[in-house]
Amino acid sequence: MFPRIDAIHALEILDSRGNPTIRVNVVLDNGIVGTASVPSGASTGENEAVELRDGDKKRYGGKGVLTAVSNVNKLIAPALVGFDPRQQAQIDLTMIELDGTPNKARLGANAILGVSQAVARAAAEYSDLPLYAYLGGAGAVHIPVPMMNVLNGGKHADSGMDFQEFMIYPIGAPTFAEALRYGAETFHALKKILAAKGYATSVGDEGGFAPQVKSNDEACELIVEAIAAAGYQPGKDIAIALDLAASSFFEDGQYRLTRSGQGDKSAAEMTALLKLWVEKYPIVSIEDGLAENDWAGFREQTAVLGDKIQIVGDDLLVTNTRFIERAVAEKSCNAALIKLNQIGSVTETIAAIHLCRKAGWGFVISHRSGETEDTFMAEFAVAMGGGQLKTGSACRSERIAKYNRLLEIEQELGRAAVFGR
Ligand code: 2PG
Ligand code: MG
Repeated sequence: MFPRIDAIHALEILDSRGNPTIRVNVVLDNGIVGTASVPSGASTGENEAVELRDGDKKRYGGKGVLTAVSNVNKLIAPALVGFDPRQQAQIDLTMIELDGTPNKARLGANAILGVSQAVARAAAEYSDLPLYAYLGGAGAVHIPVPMMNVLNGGKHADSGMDFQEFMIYPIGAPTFAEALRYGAETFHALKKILAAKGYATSVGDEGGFAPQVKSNDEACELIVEAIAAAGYQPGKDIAIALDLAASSFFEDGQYRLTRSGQGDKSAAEMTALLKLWVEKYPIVSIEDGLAENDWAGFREQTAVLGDKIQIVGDDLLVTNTRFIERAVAEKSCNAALIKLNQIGSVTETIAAIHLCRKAGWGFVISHRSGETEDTFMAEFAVAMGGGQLKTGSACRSERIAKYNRLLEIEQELGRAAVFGR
């Protein structure tokens, strides 16, 4: 007897910023329930699949998701009842066809992804496998190195930094558990350093500190100091990864570094600044160093820096094979950020990763700045075996939930676990 989807129902819940998001339960005929909650970004790319919000200003300032909830309950559920939950690709394609738009604007990527992920969870449970093993097979033994966002700027915090994410990247750690310890110890060292300098130690959306530093450079210097203060060697034990999220400060054809007072810059000047930084600081990865439509700039940046460091496209690529194909052909970057909700289904996200592999690119599985306690992305990262993941700092439980799940997986795998990029 094959398992069958018996019912699907959705619920409006809150994310880590207190904004509504969607949770979906997929119920099988034997009583198994698969549950998933969908995250939400702040620095979203304009080409991301549509996150459907009600727009009813009387509820949550228009951010309610009752329409998406109703789309799951009334439109998606009837189309999927009776499916074997292990038919992930067929189920995702059915929803994509039912939606009928190129960007999931009718049903909502939040509605579709919630179902897609909950289906995978139900199927994993039916198969009696942890989610990473169900999605990744027997070869899913690779635990990713975390990029931990310890200083939050841009749209994630009202801090002194124009750039959104300053991440510590414990590349020299022997295991995931050790990497997390390196990261947490550095996070605490950074807190002490900030306090000693009279800076605030409150945190931003992703759990990183949000001090009113005087420049973006100072942020890098503070991190290098913290790595050393925690007893690690910058660049060897712990490197730095950045996400500038440059679309968020791109205006009228200029990159405006207003918070730090570093002035307006052209794409070439941004690349020159980053080149200088790569020489000065132990930076090994830069994401969205330019704005989402700056294809020419990205190409130039990759030509200048791509043989030294990882150049990651996030808003530029939005986990969409169409944009990844273009970027591979044009050599616009050499790695992709992967976010399930940018494209809106498990199947399409896997297709994006396949394309990265085919191109010899790296890829980084990523959370969103608005998260829930769901650990799907951590399981997914192990299933995909890419070796890199970013899911915030060493605080805030919606971030730590993912790290804690990876600790469990590493222990479950025991000697079979492989750690590293
Ligand atoms: C990013 C993400 C996650 P947001 O830009 O990479 O860190 O931010 O979810 O706000 O788009
Ligand atoms: Mg980004």
